[in-house]
Formats: sequence, structure tokens, C-alpha cells
Amino acid sequence: MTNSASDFNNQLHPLIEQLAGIIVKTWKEYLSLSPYELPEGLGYVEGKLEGEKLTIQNRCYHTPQFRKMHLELAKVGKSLDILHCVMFPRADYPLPMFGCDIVAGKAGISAAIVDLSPTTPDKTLPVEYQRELSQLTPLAFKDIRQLPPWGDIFSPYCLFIRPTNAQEEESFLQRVQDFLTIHCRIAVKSTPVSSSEKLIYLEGQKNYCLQQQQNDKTRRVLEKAFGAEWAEKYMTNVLFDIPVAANE
Ligand code: 18B
Repeated sequence: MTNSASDFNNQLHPLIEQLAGIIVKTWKEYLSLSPYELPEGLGYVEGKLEGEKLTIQNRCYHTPQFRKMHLELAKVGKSLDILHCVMFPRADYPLPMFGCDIVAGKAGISAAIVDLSPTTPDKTLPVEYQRELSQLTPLAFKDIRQLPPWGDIFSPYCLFIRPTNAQEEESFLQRVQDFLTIHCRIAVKSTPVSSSEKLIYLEGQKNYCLQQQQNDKTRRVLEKAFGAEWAEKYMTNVLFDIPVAANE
């Protein structure tokens, strides 16, 4: 993939293009990136969803602090553009999960979500994160969306909206940039925990992935284009693969 997914024949929704650019730029600014190889054949994929072509492009890195940083851009014909991004910390770093999803349909963006989600058993964010996040300027959005039941993994700082105008789209971009910058700054200064404590964070990440795997809306899009078996494999191996202690 090139810098802002410009090798897609058709352009993606402008907010997705912009956010993809911001994510990669911020990663490069703060972190020391190495390429991460996705499972064979899953870097670029094409399928057919109800007669429309589904194209998926993945961009993936790892760093000393992060096992896998995944940015995915998907396009379903002319009707649906999706940005998906997750940063999986190495389990011996006591860090939350950064996650972001934008779903843009014909009528505009229906879902824009960003969070730094806890990986501790008490489901609270580390104090440095709470301090930084609580100092961000409060933003007003008209259409705040309700999280599904599996969304109990998200923090109180989770933002889940349907932007109602250009100003709100801009505010959402700003908030993702804020979350990402806070996360990268704290991550590069953090130090690894003991091997027994690591198991706790591993469990937290496992719970995050198992809950995200329950997102039927994501699954349905993938199933229609590629079939149930492929969708299951993609959700559990690429989107939300559960980390294994030995690989960390
Ligand atoms: N997701 N999303 O990433 N999802 O991956 N997404 C939808 O308006 C895809 C993440 C999240 O209300 C929708 O309702 C596809 C991450 C939540 O039940 C569609 C891919 C997070 C909802 C897709 C993808 C996340 C949601 C319906 C792979 C958060 C609402 C759009 C490229 C950190 C779920 C709508 C609900 C919705 C599809 C959240 C179509 C295919 C990382 C909470």
C-alpha cells in the first residue's frame, strides 16, 4: 500500500483517506517501525459482496513496544468504505489497546469509533493515560451511538459517534490524533513488566479479541464477500488474533 491508499482505483471516503494519513504519519513520528508479515495471501484481498467487489488493503508494522500495528482499508463497490486500526502491545508492556473503526456508506459516515481500551483485570486505564485523557478539551457531538453488548471492553473515554457535519468529522480526526499521540508518547517511555505480570496483560488482550470477534456487523460483510469459513479465519487470524505467550 502506498502512503494514503492512493493505489485504490476508486478513492476512499475523504475522512478515511485523511485518517489513514494521520495514523501512519504519527506512527512514523514517534515509533521505530519494522514491517510485520500478515498470514500468507492476506495482505491484499478481493472478493464479491452481492455482486460488488470487496477490496481489502492491509498495512502492518511491529515495534519494540507493539507486537502488531494494523491499519486496514476496505472498499465494497461504491457503497461502503471502512477504516480499521488496532495496535496490539507486546504483552510484557502494561499498555492499553488502541482501536479505531470508521464505516462510511452512501449516506455518509454511519460509525466512527476510537478508544484506548484497558488490558488490566480491573478494566481501568493506567494513571498516566487517565491523567492525559481527562485533560483533553471536551468535544460536543450530536449523535452519540450506543455500544453493543460486547462493547464492555471499551474505556470511559471511548468515542462512538455518527458525525452529523464537517465540523464533527474534523473533531473526530482531532480526537483520534490526540489518543494516538498520547499512546505513542507513553508507550515509548514504558518499561516491560515481569513474566508473571505479563500473563495478566495477555489475558486482557485475549478478552479484547474474543469480544471484538463477536461483532456480527463486521462478520456479515466478510461472510457475504468471502464465505463463513474465510470470514472466521480472517477475524481470528488477521483482525483480532489472540496473542500467545510464546510469540510475545
Ligand atoms: N463495523 N469493520 O473493521 N470495530 O474493527 N464497529 C461496523 O453503522 C467492518 C473494529 C465497531 O452497533 C459496521 O452500524 C469491517 C474496531 C463497533 O453492533 C460495519 C471491518 C473497533 C461497531 C463494520 C471493520 C470496532 C462497528 C456497522 C474489517 C473499535 C458497532 C456500521 C475491515 C475499536 C457495532 C454501523 C454495533 C460497526 C464493518 C468497533 C459494516 C468489514 C477496531 C462498536
